[in-house]
Amino acid sequence: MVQSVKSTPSTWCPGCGDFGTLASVRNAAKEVGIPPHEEVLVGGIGCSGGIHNFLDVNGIHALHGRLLAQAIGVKLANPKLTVIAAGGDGDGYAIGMGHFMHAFKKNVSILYIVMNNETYGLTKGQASPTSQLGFEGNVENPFDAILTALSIPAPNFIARTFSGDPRTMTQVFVEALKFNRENRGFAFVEDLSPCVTYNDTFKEWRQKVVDVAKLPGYDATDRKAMFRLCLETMDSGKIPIGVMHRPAPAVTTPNALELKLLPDLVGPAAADIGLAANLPAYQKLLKGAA
Ligand SMILES: Cc1ncc(C[n+]2csc(CCOP(=O)(O)OP(=O)(O)O)c2C)c(N)n1
Ligand code: SF4
Ligand SMILES: [Mg+2]
Repeated sequence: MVQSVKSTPSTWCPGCGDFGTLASVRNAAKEVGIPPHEEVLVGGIGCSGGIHNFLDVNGIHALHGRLLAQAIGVKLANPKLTVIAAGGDGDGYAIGMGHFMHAFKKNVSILYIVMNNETYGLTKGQASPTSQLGFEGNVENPFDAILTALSIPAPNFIARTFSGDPRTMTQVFVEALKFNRENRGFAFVEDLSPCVTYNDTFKEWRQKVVDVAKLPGYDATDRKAMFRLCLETMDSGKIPIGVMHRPAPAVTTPNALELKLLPDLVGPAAADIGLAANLPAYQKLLKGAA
């Protein structure tokens, strides 16, 4: 359902990490100067997926795990819009996993934020694909979205943030949104956003997060180096955060799908469908039908 530009008070539990994400999305959009009527937020299903209800922007509540298909559709229909898809780890990495992988390959200029709390918050705390071994009886190894994103050789913007540091998160969103608005391709930001009710990891994550930009060998244009840096950080029991891939402008400019499909950036939603402009085409169609 498409909503009008009017936010409602949040229904999240007090202290939920998603409040940090919400504030950062709002502040980043303001800093980049995106008019609310040109911003579309597509939310997934889950506590996190309700984020579009709490912002004064156009919002779509997508089907579970299908928010990327809808967000990419909005962007291709009208590439002038700034489109953000936002949902949870269950939404993106379980039911939505197929769409997740292909979004990197498609490389459409939208921002995808996954609020990862390592659980299904809305349905009361079951294990998700990112849950640690032993959480709620989980016997599966956790999935790592950043390593997966780095393994797909496409010129995407890739980052991880932490809801305990909304100031840094805002700056990462600003960079991601500018990347999108220059039609340079897909931006993925995984925000570590604790569920204080079913999996309160705030204290643990605050101690474990490491800003990769401060590590020796950091080079966000070198995918191989970043993969190794992230693995080594994880092996030492820490969680890497920061910008993991930042392609050089010359590499990305011709690669975004909307530029390939719509070089003039006029999508079907913005195209002139009036009779005057299309009369010859309609006449040709009618002739063909006769
Ligand atoms: C097709 C379908 N399957 C299952 C559900 C039940 N369901 C609702 S939200 C959710 C997972 C939520 O987890 P996550 O995406 O991590 O979001 P969070 O609530 O943690 O922010 C599930 C399985 C559903 N709504 N629709
Ligand atoms: S259940 Fe967890 S994820 Fe959902 S609003 Fe509450 S704290 Fe946030
Ligand atoms: Mg979750």
